[in-house]
Parts: sequence; C-alpha cells; structure tokens
Amino acid sequence: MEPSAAWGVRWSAATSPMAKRYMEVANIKQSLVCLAADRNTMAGLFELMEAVGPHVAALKTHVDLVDDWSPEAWGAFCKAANEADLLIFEDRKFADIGKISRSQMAGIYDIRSWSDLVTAHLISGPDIVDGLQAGWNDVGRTGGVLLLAQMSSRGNLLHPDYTREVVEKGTAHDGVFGFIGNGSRPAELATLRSAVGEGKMIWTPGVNLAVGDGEMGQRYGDPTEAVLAGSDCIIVGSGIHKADDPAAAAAAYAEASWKGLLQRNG
Ligand code: 5BU
Repeated sequence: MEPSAAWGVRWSAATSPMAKRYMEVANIKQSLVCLAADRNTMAGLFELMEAVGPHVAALKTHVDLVDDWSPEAWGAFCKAANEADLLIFEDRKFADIGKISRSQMAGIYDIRSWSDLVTAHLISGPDIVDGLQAGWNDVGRTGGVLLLAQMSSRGNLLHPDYTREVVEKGTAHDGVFGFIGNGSRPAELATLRSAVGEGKMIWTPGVNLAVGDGEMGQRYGDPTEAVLAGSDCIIVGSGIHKADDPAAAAAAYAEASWKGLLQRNG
C-alpha cells in the first residue's frame, strides 16, 4: 500500500521531511509503534531493539537512565537503530530558556548528534524551540520538537487552556514536528486533534493493551482507540519491554495500531 493511501489526509498535510520519513517507515512496517526503550543497561537495550526492531517505527530513549552508559556503546546503539530504520526520539522534556536548551543539546550526552526528535515543555516560552533547533544546527543536523500539549499521568497540570496555547504557538512553528497527547483518554485526544488540525503529528504515551491504571500515577488507554481518536504514533514501554515475549507483544501493538489507522482512513 502507498503511504498516501494508508495515511490519508495526514500524508498530504504533514509536509515536514521528518514526518514523511516516519510515515513511510510506519507504512513499510505496518506499525505506528514507538518503543519506549526504558531498560537501564546497554545490554538490555541492545537485546530489546534486536527483538522488536522489525515491529516498531521509532525508538524513544531516556539517555540519562542507563547505568553503564558510555559514548561508544551509545554510538553503536544509535547506529543499530538507524540500520533498523528507526527514528531516534530522546524524551528529554527540555524546559529551560532557549540558550540553555541549546547548550543542553550538547554536553556529555550530546543529544543533538544522534536524536531525530526531542520532547519539550513550552512553559518557558516559544524560544525553546529555536534553542533546540540551534542545537541541531550547531552540528549540521536537523530534527523536530514534540511539544507536550498533554500528559498521560494523573493530576498533571497541563490544563485545557495551557494545551490550547501550546497548540496555537506550536502549529505555527516549522521546528515543531508535533505534539504529545494523552493516549490514555481518547476523548481528550480527539479534542487535541481538532485543535491541531491535520498538519502536525500527535504522538501518545499512556497506551497499553491492558487498559487501566499503571505504576505511580501512569494511566493506560487502548492503542486502537488512541489512533482512531487522532494519534499518529503510540508510544509503548512496559507493554513491550516487560512482556514475556517482547517481539510478540510488539507485533500485537503494531497490529492494533495499524488496524486503527486503516479504520480511521477507511
Ligand atoms: P510505559 O511503560 O508504557 O508506561 O512507558 C511510557 C513512556 O512514555 C515512558 O518512557 C515515559 O517517560 C513516557 N511518557 C509518559 O508515559 N507520559 C507522558 O505524558 C510523557 C512521556 Br510526555
């Protein structure tokens, strides 16, 4: 199937090269799954990626939770991710002023040199997006920012008025790849999608085939419902990496997400 047929209006409306790259890979793998690779050893990360790579379209990292992190091991991990056709998304949740965010793209982890996408709060104002873009630019790379418009955790403070302002500012900025929406609440997601329109991505954590409450305030919604409500990518962590058979679990999430996309555009 051509990506334009699978993705419908999103294919023609979301014109950024990074969005197109993601939609193409998702189409080839028939998967709208981003693996939240929350393992804290390099060996665990390699093992996980090897098992689930064919079933997922992107890889989300938390570079600062790995116990035995080294630049060499991380470089090899990112190379393997690229070879598996995965966009690399560092969920750093930047929140500082523009110039500091730019500097934080460098430092020991050098996020600017290997990430394709990063998350950011817009709490400090819109210059954070320019700061992050300057970070990629400093090493001759390009990337996209996912702004937190909603969160999946209970009691979070991203209230509807805040969400509306994030969307207003974010949709107007070329450096913004899209928004994080709350995958655990399809109704909230549908509201977010109508505010965003068709031109930007919405990616959603808080998704699990076992709907309900997770650990420490996490909440989970159904993967297919999230896609039907307007999500373009379901971010799944423990549903895959804590499963007895991560490859089979990843395939099940891929199928649930792909079914949602075809139904959405059918
Ligand atoms: P889980 O194991 O599927 O619950 O993992 C969810 C991942 O998504 C984890 O890496 C979080 O940091 C991330 N996340 C989230 O759960 N909720 C949010 O609102 C945002 C990110 Br933003």
